[in-house]
Amino acid sequence: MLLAPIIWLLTVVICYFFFAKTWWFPPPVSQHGLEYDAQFMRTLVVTGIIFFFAQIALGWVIFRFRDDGRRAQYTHGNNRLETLWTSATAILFIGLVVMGTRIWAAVHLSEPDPNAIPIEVMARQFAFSFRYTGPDGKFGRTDLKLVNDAAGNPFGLDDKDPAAKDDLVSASLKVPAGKPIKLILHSRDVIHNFFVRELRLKQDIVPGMEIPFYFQADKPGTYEIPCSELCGLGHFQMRSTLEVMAPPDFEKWKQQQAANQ
Ligand SMILES: [Cu+2]
Repeated sequence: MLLAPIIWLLTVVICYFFFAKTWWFPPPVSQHGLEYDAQFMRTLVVTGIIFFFAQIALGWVIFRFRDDGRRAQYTHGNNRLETLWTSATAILFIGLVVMGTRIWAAVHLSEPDPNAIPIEVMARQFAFSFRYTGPDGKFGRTDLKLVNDAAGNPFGLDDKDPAAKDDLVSASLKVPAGKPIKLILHSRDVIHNFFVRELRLKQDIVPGMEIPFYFQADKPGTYEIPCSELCGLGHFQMRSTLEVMAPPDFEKWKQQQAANQ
């Protein structure tokens, strides 16, 4: 008997935490993030309503068919009802998946913006590095043999190449707000993962592959980039930051970096 009210109480408590958004994501900072959240809410509302009524019904069944001395009755079920709710569930979930896929594909399969600012990302155990083209707008030559983390050359830039000489290397990712960005993801050792919660985007970084990854952040601020693939003992400390800056500030930062080199 007691099980029924416990189930109802748990249901109400669980629903409360979703309504109150007690443990919620940080607000999105991109158009994709807004669309992603809207789809997430649609899914949550649909599954939440079903969850609520299913739990209430479960409690009711426990209460209604409790042991009160009656004889148990055998029932074969109802084929029509079975068919009905199985197909209703299938239609609902396939529908949600199709809607969600559209939003995923808009980011991962869309035509890349030719004006996107290219930034190379090098992941390694256990740090991220970012490389920008210098004033010449070109990435210079790199050589694996020249890789030297202690000397601040994680990409192995070849100083003899004039195009490489002006490339900027940074330990944090800085981007101008409202501009399309093209990341080119590389890993030097194992699989890492680029993840920014506020962008609602996540991408594996696979050694031996060059993975293009587009995004556009609209709201200035500083956001964490934690590596989201268990990549070794130091995985917990593998993190960097994404700083979204007003475009003039970004230009100023680039000039300062160039002057420091
Ligand atoms: Cu990692």
